[in-house]
Parts: sequence; C-alpha cells; structure tokens
Amino acid sequence: MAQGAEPYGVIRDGAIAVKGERIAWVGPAAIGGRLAAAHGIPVRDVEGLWITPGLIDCHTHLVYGGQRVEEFEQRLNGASYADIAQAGGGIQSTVRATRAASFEGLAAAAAARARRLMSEGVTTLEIKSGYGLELAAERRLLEVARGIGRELPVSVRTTFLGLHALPEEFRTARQAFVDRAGNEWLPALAAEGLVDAVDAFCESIAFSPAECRQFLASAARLGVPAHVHAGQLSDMGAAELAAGCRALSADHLEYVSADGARALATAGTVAVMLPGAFYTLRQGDPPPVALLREAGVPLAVATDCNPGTSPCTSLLLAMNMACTLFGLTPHEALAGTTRVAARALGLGSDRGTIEVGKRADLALWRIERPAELSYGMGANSCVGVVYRGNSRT
Ligand code: DI6
Ligand code: FE
Repeated sequence: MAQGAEPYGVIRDGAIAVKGERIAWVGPAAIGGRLAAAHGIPVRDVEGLWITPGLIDCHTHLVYGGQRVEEFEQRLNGASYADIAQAGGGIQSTVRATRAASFEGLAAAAAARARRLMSEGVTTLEIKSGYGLELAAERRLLEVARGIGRELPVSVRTTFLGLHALPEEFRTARQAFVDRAGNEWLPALAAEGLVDAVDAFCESIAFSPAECRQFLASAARLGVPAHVHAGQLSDMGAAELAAGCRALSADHLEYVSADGARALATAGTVAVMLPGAFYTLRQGDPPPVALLREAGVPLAVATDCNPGTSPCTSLLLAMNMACTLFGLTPHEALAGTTRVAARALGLGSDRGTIEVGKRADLALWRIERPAELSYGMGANSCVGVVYRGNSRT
C-alpha cells in the first residue's frame, strides 16, 4: 500500500503514474490528472476499482510430477502424514513420479498451476525444487521454474530445496547425501544461474538441525540466501537455526518457542504462515501468532502449493485460512502477500508496496474494502493486473 492516513495506507481517489516498469508517482487523482494533461501522458481510469501491489506467493513447490490423491484418501481413513512418509509414500512418491515425468509434462502442469495463481493477481512467485533429489533431476525442476518466468508474465524466484527428503538410493548413506547436496549439487546449480536461494526441511521425518546447518553453511559460503522449513510438525529448534543463518524466512512455525520467536525477530527473518498445509493435515495447534507478533516477527502468507500437504493454487484462499485458522487480521494477510512476502524473498526494496521507484506490479480488484480479499472463499475479485508497467491480459 502507498503511505496514507487510513489503515492499509489507503489513498482514496488516488492515481499512480508508471514510467517504464517502475512507479514514478503516487498521489491524489485530481493532481495526477492535471499533471497527466500538462505532460500529455495517457490516462487509464479504473473507475472505482481498488489497486493493490501485485500479490506475491513466497513459498510454493509448483513443479512436480503426478499427484497424491490416494494419500489424501489414506489420511482420511486414519493414516498420518508421518506414517505414509515412513512407508515410502509421501515426498518419495512424488520424487518417483517427478523423475519419471518428461520435461514438457512437468512444464505444462506447472504452467497451469502458475496461471491459476496469476488469475488472482499474483505477479511474483517463488518455486522450490526438492522432488528430484539428485543433480540432474533437481536441475530440471529449476529449469522448468525459470522457464515459467520467461514464458508467462510473472516473476519467478527459484529455490534449491536440497534437503527435502532422503532419496531411496541414499537410505544407508545419509551423510553422503547431505555432503553431496551442499558441496556438489548446490555449487553446480548456482554456477548455472538456477538458484536464487536454498531451503532445507528441518524436521524429525526429514533432516536434523545439524544436517540443515551444514547445508545452509555451504549456501552462505556461496552468498546464496536461505529459507528453512521450520517447526511444521515439531519444535527441533529450527527457528533458532534459521535465525542463526540469517535466513530470509522460516516457514510453517506451528511449533516454535518464545526463544525461537525472539531469535527470528532479532535476525529480521520473516515467518511464513502456510495454512493450506495445516488445513490439509488437519493439524490441531496453529502457529503461536500472538507470540510471533509480540516478538516483532514479520508475518507472510503463502500457498505452499505441493501435491502432498497443500494442493492449493489460490493465494486468496491461503489469506482467508491465515485469518480464520491462524487469527491473522485481514490487514496482516494482505501485508503478508505483498510487502512482507517481498521481504521474505529478499525483494523488499523492489516490490510489494505502491511506492515511487518500486516495480509497477499491480492488481486491480472489484471490491468495496481491502478486507474482502481475505473474506471470500473461492471468490476471485481480481479484474486486472499490471505487470512491469504493462496491462496483463
Ligand atoms: N513441508 C511441506 O508441507 C511440504 N514439504 C515440506 O517440507 C510437503 C511436501 C510433500 O508432502 O510432498
Ligand atoms: Fe513447503
């Protein structure tokens, strides 16, 4: 939101001037109209629509093969996510389907998901790898992700999720896998320009804090920023680990201590709320939002779009769930998919607010007030998008 007296920084009857792909001026429409007339600048009147920054989905696993509907059914017949993972399903089953899929098949399925997110005003999208779990397969996922950013009018930030699950071929060689992910695959993929950030799943069913620390240290040596899947199913001190590594974000955080929350605040690490996974796994205890808020941790909201725990391609629905399930205010939910989401991707100075100098990525809404964006369930009030200064059709 631009600066202003109202909550959300609302400017009523406002105008935005765009030059190239940047915002050049923001202010009252009366003044904007006179300036435009004086300088012969074309004007587009959006007649009562609301304009927000383009939405940013800062945590997705958008590129994968297959789907996991049978596990959805198993869970509703009593199996837990951890039971299924330990029996070789879960992430492993998506790894098998992803390795077996063609590049074109992966790209087409991911593009269809990206389009659904984009239809709701998403202009920047983070995409993690993590379903390849060996060099060539991870490279393919990151290349598909980069391709989406080239072929569709949306910005993509890629994340090498090197420690997501231990692949079957390394079952008796954990340390060798962790070594290879950090010492060989990450430097190779980073050198190819495929990696904007890394991520590690720190959890009892995934990787220990020590294993994640080793991988994140390799990233730090290369100057690659980090995200951490932290505290989704248990508190293993992953928030403290993320803060210690100065991670851009710690994501999930259903389980985080007061010390963990303070550490995140001190490090300036964003907490990314992922209510789609909480909802799909029918978890009981939401993240301690009041604790995070009081500690001063910035809160973002994302879809976590993935086939296992969050088959969700609606960022607006994630905002609704962040409010209803986690107790975020609609204002926090909108900040969490704009200003704070930009910060979670290290893009806070470039986008996420309507301010002079920022990228002209804007979403146009037929709503009466901003809270409506979080209020609807399955409602899409997005009626237009400006991407890098141009109307997206
Ligand atoms: N946490 C999640 O919720 C996803 N990955 C992760 O680290 C789940 C991925 C999956 O089940 O396929
Ligand atoms: Fe995730």
